[in-house]
Amino acid sequence: MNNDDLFICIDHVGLAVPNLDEAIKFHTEVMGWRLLHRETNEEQGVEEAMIGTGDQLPESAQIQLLAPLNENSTIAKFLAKNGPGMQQLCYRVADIDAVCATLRERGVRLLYPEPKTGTGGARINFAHPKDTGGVLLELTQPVAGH
Ligand code: CMX
Repeated sequence: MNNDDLFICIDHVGLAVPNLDEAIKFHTEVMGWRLLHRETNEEQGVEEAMIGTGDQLPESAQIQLLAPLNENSTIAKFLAKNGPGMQQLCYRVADIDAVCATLRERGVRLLYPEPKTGTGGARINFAHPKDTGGVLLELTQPVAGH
């Protein structure tokens, strides 16, 4: 895969938060962003919300608020170790299978053998932070139109 075809843009930055309602309130009422989407993802162990600068995706910049669903959640572990804060950076891609294959060829470990389901039904995978300079890097191929 050519380097020019790998990534489209930064899709979102993910913040680990202890309480989703309180985080939404802060980001909408104090920071003035809008709540674009909210869902529970049992497989990822998160209650999540997308907030953005507008409702015209994909132009809107987005922040993903991630709260733990239970004590076994990746986010619960992150919060216990680091406290609230930036947990991930997410790149949008057009073809996640091709991007994962290319990154694997280049020596980057992907967490899942096959993409899983993320926000709004997107196909997602993660590059291990130890292979990306200390940043948990999510790759997302959104459902068309979402
Ligand atoms: N960002 C940067 N580094 C991280 C990290 C993060 N979010 N999470 C863990 N690390 C680092 C730790 O600092 C640690 O480094 P040291 O060994 O130098 O201390 C190392 O990775 C191992 O950390 P750990 O606490 O033992 O964490 P685990 O190995 O248990 O889990 C990871 C790390 C990346 C495998 C796990 O967080 C994961 O599976 N993430 C992907 C799934 C996810 O994040 N789901 C929630 C979001 C869902 C969504 O976005 O839709």
